[in-house]
Amino acid sequence: MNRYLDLHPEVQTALKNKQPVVALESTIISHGMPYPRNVETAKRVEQIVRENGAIPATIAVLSGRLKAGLTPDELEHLAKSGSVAKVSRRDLPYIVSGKKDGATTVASTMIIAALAGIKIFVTGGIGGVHRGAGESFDVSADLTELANTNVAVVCAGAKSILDIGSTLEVLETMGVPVYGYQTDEFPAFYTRKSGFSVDYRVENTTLLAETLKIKWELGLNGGVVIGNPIPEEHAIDEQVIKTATDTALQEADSKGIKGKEITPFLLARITELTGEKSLAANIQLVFNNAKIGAQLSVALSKIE
Ligand code: PSU
Ligand code: MN
Repeated sequence: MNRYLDLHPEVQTALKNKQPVVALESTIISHGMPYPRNVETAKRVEQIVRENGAIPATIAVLSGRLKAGLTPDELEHLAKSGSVAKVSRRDLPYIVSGKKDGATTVASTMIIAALAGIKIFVTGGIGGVHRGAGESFDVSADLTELANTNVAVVCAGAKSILDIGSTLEVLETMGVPVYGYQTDEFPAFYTRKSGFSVDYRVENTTLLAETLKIKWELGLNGGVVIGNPIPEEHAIDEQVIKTATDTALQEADSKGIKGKEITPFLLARITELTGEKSLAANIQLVFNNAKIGAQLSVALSKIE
């Protein structure tokens, strides 16, 4: 066990007994959704993971301790505080040494999940190559983490605030498999289709679990992206999202918003601009990912 890491007792017991455990991120709670919908969602996601046979381990940094598995009070604190830093790979040492609180991104959640021995991670959407990255060089550290860290990420694809085509190109270069769960197309978060193909369509979690086991037994280090489209009945009209996204991107540009601030800014603006329609969709797609992630974790634990 890493000396900076605390496992929730329930998570520790499950890992010791080789029972399925699913990691969940906390940036989505602190910087991805408004209070109190964020904490309600986080709790319901944990419940869905349980209903599908796995133990949830929400990941964050609290008073400088890396945490896998949180109490309801800790979830509430992350959702409410407003002063919790967004923590990616580069931020971890400083946040730990300063005994600060941090909400973990996909990248840092993968790091802490791997330290804990958790292989399956559920989130909403991954970070990626931002539009205009040719000039700004803004490529999320999530992609380099996916290249290196042995955790599979179940997501609803990537938001069209990003350049989805370039994001998929970078994942290919880095050798990260991109699977579509019962889909040929990489999903675009609020919508089921992005116009870009996945590498492979996979029909069930048993097959997915086998490919994960084989990848890591071959010594092919790194993560896997599993794109699980939002259920049709919760998807948002493409034109509504396109208009809101374009407006949010223009505002970010004219305000000069850059770096780690841009993703939270765009997410919050899109929520406002769509009158919370996008928030409702965001919540539903995370629920759907929690179900598939838990089933995948169960399937993997059966063959390990
Ligand atoms: N995309 C979403 N929702 C999110 C994020 C991305 O649709 O909440 C968050 C995730 O935590 C992701 C992070 O890891 O934003 C990426 O931020 P950046 O682009 O600054 O690396
Ligand atoms: Mn960035």
